[in-house]
Amino acid sequence: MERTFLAIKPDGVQRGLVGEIIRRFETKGFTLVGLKFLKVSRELAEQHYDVHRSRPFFPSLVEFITSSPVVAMVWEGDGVVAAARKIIGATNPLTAEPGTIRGDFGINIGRNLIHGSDAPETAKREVALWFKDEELVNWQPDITPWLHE
Ligand code: D4T
Repeated sequence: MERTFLAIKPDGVQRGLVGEIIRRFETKGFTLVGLKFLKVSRELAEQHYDVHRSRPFFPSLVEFITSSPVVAMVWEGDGVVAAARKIIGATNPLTAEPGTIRGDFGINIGRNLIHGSDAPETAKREVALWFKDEELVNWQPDITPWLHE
């Protein structure tokens, strides 16, 4: 079953949007298999954003993600990686579609509320970076037959 890594960034936590953001993935029908609340270390932040290391905004990304706690999550379901990206919306909240998390709650690219893995391969890397195997729960909700044919 496909899994994706999502993180509610410091702005989402500080603005009290944790419940609202989790609700969107829950009510869609995806399954939560990992959840933790943590202050991100500089080392983890630099590894997470490694692909952006040479970009001019890299230092501010690391600064921001380590500035205040985040909610790290793993969600499961068929097609969850791409579907979560749609629920999250475009990188820049100002131009993200209304109805998406970023489109509904943000106005600035440096405060875009939530991270979501951009491809299944990236998801595998990010899940392994943020979670130990024993921190992930293998389970199937009892409502599964009401979500899938
Ligand atoms: P994340 O990785 O946070 O889910 O965002 P996206 O996948 O939608 O976008 P991204 O990887 O291109 O950017 C990572 C992160 O950097 C911030 N950013 C991005 C920024 O501050 N200035 C910029 O010009 C860009 C392109 C926002 C998200």
